[in-house]
Amino acid sequence: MDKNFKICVVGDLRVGKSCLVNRFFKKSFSHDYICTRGMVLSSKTVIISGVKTELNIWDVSGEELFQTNNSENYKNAVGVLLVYDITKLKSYENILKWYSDVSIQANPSAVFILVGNKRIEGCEASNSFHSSFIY
Ligand SMILES: Nc1nc2c(ncn2[C@@H]2O[C@H](COP(=O)(O)OP(=O)(O)O)[C@@H](O)[C@H]2O)c(=O)[nH]1
Ligand SMILES: [Mg+2]
Repeated sequence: MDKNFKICVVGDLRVGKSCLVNRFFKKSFSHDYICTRGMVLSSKTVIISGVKTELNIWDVSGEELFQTNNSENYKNAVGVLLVYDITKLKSYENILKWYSDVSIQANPSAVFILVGNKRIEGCEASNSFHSSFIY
């Protein structure tokens, strides 16, 4: 294996982190909710610019927020998905707390990507609510 990337998917409980990860790995989606315990690792090998690269994606339980622990869950992460639910203002407000928690441990040059999840096609209510708090 030429390269190995640790990527963490974080955000409040029920914002849709596990669904995003499942969509990526299994190309499937379920409306059922299964609570994630701790951190779940899924790995996949992809070719990036001709280089064989292993993506190690850690799906993190939203319950971890505000927990004071000395674990090194995010240590050396080079990519972080900060996920919130566009219909839940609180999950967006909590993103800063997730960011500060993770950035302490992650690789100093880690890339953070903000993901607004759960846009509902044809549902103007949720989508306009989102624009009202994101801008
Ligand atoms: N409408 C809608 N529901 C979603 C979406 N993504 C996840 N969900 C639902 O939101 C709930 C929580 O999803 P889950 O991925 O388990 O959240 P997690 O706690 O952040 O891992 C589940 O019932 C999912 O079916 C989405 O894009 N749209
Ligand atoms: Mg989950």
